[in-house]
Amino acid sequence: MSDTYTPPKVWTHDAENGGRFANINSPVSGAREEKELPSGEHPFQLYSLATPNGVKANLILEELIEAGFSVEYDAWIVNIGEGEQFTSGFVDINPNSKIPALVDRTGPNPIRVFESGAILLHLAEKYGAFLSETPAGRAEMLSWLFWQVGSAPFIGGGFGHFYAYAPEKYEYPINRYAMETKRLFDVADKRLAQTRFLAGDEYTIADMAAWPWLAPFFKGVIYNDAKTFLSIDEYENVARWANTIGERPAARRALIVNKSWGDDEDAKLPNRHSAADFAGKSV
Ligand SMILES: N[C@@H](CCC(=O)N[C@@H](CS)C(=O)NCC(=O)O)C(=O)O
Repeated sequence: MSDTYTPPKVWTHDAENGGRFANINSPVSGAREEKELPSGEHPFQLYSLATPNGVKANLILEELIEAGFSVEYDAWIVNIGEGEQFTSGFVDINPNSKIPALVDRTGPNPIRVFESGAILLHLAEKYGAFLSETPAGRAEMLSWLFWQVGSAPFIGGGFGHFYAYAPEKYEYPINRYAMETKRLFDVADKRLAQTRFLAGDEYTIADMAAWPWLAPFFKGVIYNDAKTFLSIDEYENVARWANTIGERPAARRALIVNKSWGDDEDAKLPNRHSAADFAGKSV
């Protein structure tokens, strides 16, 4: 490899060279602007965006509704490209300034929940749904849930960033993260050759965590032509699982909640306040 970089003794932030996310990335956390979050009438207030991490929260809320629980929620779009995750209101509910973040107002005092995996677990435990029942099943479910949360940054921040978003393409990071992404697909594929869902026979929050990340690769709607580059069609068991979940009405709705981009107006719902908001949408 020819162009090498010699790190200086002490790293400093070079805002000029930040690429696509230069305007929002900073090594300092915390609020950059005083601004309250909007608030609706429902017990749950979700502040998010329809990225794979955001869809996880949409998915459990819509699945709980589909299962008959009285779970109503307002979903407010957070435009992370414009830096809305750094407003004081958002930082109060997620000091890490990343979507999704949830406020649960079902009890006497509001409870904030951030991190997509924590939101899945919080809601599943609250309603006793989409969990594995036995101790062994629960251990398996938690293992796959944390497997997904731990591996998402290799797929997104690693492969997706260097392959699709970085202003210049470098072979070393693309190779490294392509290999790791394929290895993760292979882990899921071998598991799903043995079981219907990740934790076993039942659809659980482990699947709700993994589906929004893995399914878009089969549809070719994530990271340019990553589907071809990574030979995604090799993973037939993951494809079968992704299709099974994709046919669920809640999953179809989850994909458009807090979505504001794309040409198809019927496939986006920037803010969601009731089930009626899906009328006329392609879900
Ligand atoms: N570990 C977090 C990751 C969330 C995350 O990375 N969210 C991204 C969008 S997918 C975000 O908010 N990025 C804004 C930023 O980095 O400033 C989770 O699972 O909730």
